[in-house]
Amino acid sequence: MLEPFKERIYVTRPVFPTIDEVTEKLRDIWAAKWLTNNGPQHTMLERELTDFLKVPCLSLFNNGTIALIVACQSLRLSGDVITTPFTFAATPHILNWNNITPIFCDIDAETMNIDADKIESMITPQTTAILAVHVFGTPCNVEKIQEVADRYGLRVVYDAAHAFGVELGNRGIGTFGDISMFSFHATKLYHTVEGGALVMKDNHVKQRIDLLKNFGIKNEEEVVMPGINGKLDEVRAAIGRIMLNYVESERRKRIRLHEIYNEEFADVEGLTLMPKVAADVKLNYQYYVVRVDEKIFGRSRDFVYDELRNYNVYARKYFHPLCSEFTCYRQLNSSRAENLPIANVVGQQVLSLPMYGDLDEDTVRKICAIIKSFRR
Ligand code: T4K
Repeated sequence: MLEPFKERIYVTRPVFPTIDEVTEKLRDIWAAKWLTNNGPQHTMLERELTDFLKVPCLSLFNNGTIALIVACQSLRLSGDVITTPFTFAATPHILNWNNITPIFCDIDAETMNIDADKIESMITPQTTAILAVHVFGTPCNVEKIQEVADRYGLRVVYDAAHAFGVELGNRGIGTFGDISMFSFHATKLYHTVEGGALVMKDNHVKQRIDLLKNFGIKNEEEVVMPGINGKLDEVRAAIGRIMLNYVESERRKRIRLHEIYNEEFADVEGLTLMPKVAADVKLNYQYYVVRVDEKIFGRSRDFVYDELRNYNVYARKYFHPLCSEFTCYRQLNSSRAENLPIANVVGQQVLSLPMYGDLDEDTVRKICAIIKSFRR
């Protein structure tokens, strides 16, 4: 038997800037005497991220969840919104917070994203939008989704929480749909500790979103809409500016680790690896996910997850349980398991393995050897 790791190996570890880099930026903030509410760091980061993500307009937020709540408000969405059950809890919850009913659509067996071919059959007169997720950074079928949305006059919002820096045919992934949300949570490839952004097509929409994230305050005399506090402060904006310098090196390290996982698992029957993407897709390699088919591998995903803990490896079952299984959504008609056959299988099989730049190659090889030793 292989020896357990001496220290816990988590599914991910945040990328840390050096203390010196942060101290230097803090000095700038102290000198400016400006801590939040649209300060200079915030302005500069918005500009830098607009370029980096190759998008027309961007608005920073204190986290991705508030950003998505505001996206729904800005588009005045109501009624029903078609979405995926295979995502983080925040995706359907932000609909609920807007008094919108999530309608769960099944997913594609390969990409694990919403199955664009099944959306049309779920549209009713109450449907106002499609909220799709580029899960694990794999792009959705954006063309098909837009085509269906255009035919029925629906809005398209993308939860691009996992898709920082992803490109499709040299276009930033955030340029598809009406609005996309990026999460800058500490566990993401790029982060601002907590934070997020909405990207949109033009300045007119940005102005409305900027008002919504600042209580709807237009000026000292006028409050023009019921906004919320979604602002990103100067300290986090400054950290975000530093972290932009780390994205490419972190991505490159993760590419190498992906290659090792793929190489080690290539001939293991019963493990499905990350989906293949078209040649014109630039991925960010944020997550590494496998699917364990118990019938072929001889062990269940839950067995692999539990047993890995005995070796001090803390993999995660992203995304199990499905959102359609949560107590707050399971009474919905669209949540019934027979309506979501693929999602229910994927949810039982999926396992996120450790993936972060500081992970060394030998550790990844040993994790693979441990998993392979479970096979029966
Ligand atoms: N939409 C989607 C599709 C999302 O995935 C998310 C967030 C959102 C929307 C909402 O965006 P935000 O409002 O968060 O901006 C984590 C993240 O907290 C969450 O942001 C993320 N998705 C989700 C997929 O993963 P947890 O509950 O798994 O996090 P946690 O605390 O268990 O952290 C995971 C591992 O990372 C830990 O086992 C250890 C390590 N870790 C974590 C933190 C915070 C560290 O080593 N250091 C740290 O500081 O949700």
